[in-house]
Amino acid sequence: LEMEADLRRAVLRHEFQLRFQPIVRLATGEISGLEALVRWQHPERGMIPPLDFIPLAEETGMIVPIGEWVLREACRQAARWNERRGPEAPLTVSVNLSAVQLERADLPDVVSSALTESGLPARCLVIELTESLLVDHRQETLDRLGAIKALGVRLAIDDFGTGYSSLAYLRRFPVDIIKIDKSFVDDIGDVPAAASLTLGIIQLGQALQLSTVAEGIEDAGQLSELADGNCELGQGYYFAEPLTTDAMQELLFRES
Ligand code: G
Ligand code: G
Ligand code: MN
Ligand code: NA
Repeated sequence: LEMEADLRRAVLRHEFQLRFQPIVRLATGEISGLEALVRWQHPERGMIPPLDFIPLAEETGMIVPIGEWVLREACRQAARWNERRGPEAPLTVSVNLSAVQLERADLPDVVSSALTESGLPARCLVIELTESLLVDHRQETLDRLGAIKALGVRLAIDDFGTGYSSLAYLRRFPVDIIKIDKSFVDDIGDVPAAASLTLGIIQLGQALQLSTVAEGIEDAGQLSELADGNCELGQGYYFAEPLTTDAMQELLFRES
């Protein structure tokens, strides 16, 4: 209860921050995009990671204003960085969406206004959906995702391979990007079945003309296995952990 009151106050007092983790083109090493990840800077308890407050935020509905802030802030920051980088190779920004946000009829409008306000082109925004969110078969959900796609925004399935029926979602939902769960990448060097499954997912993505992103790359061995398998993109501590806005800016614009 105290935490719930804290969370309400946090929204009013703007206690949330974003971290940005680079998403890298594996063939070239260039940064292709960023994933925005929320943090709560609590006045007494310090930095609280999302796993410690997102579930409560979802239960209480506070995820709606928090998620809206994340979306606006991520679009605003990406638009600024793209302006500074110039017109070639604009960065994409990926934002995680909670199922509770998808229950709201106004979600497509919220996404649309975040784009308009920031000036970020729709093709630069990726919305990440988890498989648990996609077990919802209601037509409204599909229509809402369709309306977001119609803006030109791309959809990604996060943590791909960990849900019950991953392949069915690929038929039902209009996704553009598969994010291969870290658990596959973790075992790629040690467990032959994990390597085969990972390569299989990459080929599935290619066959369906979807982009593939490997998550949780932590070493050069994993990177080379994935790059050899023609996985298009990747993220993980091997490249960079989620960075503060200042640190991300440093990485993007350091003299090279
Ligand atoms: O950032 P971290 O490194 O700790 O993320 C942990 C989990 O929290 C991830 O599963 C991520 O998808 C989720 N998460 C991070 N930021 C957001 C957000 O803005 N909204 C939602 N719904 N989940 C988020
Ligand atoms: O949204 P998603 O569940 O994919 O969130 C990504 C989560 O994975 C975040 O908590 C982020 O901090 C974490 N993460 C990103 N790269 C790595 C990595 O290389 N290793 C580990 N252990 N975690 C990572
Ligand atoms: Mn994610
Ligand atoms: Na993930």
